[in-house]
Amino acid sequence: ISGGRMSDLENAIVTIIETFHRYSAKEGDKYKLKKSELKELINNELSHFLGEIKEQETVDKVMESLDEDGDTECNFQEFMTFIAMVTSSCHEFFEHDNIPSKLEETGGGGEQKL
Ligand SMILES: [Ca+2]
Ligand SMILES: [Ca+2]
Repeated sequence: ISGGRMSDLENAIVTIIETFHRYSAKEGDKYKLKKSELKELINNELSHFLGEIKEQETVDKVMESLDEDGDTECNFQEFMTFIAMVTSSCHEFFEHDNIPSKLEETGGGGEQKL
């Protein structure tokens, strides 16, 4: 990666990759998240969106739903599917609740000034 400042989106992409590797490299296979690594990642990095995982049963279920190749670990591809799911439900939240009201507020303020 060379030259100039990266955009917010590029930074976000790098952050996703770095975050995955920061947790996947802790134990066992460096390039895969095992259950304990996945749990730690969610609890430290996604708790505002997903809440904190406390029960082992929840970790089991999350891993089961992400683990497409059945090795009971989450590789980067499977992690990306997970991030896409989280991003997509986050987007739905913004679509329904936040963006419209924010746009209305900004629009209203502008009109009043005119
Ligand atoms: Ca690992
Ligand atoms: Ca897997």
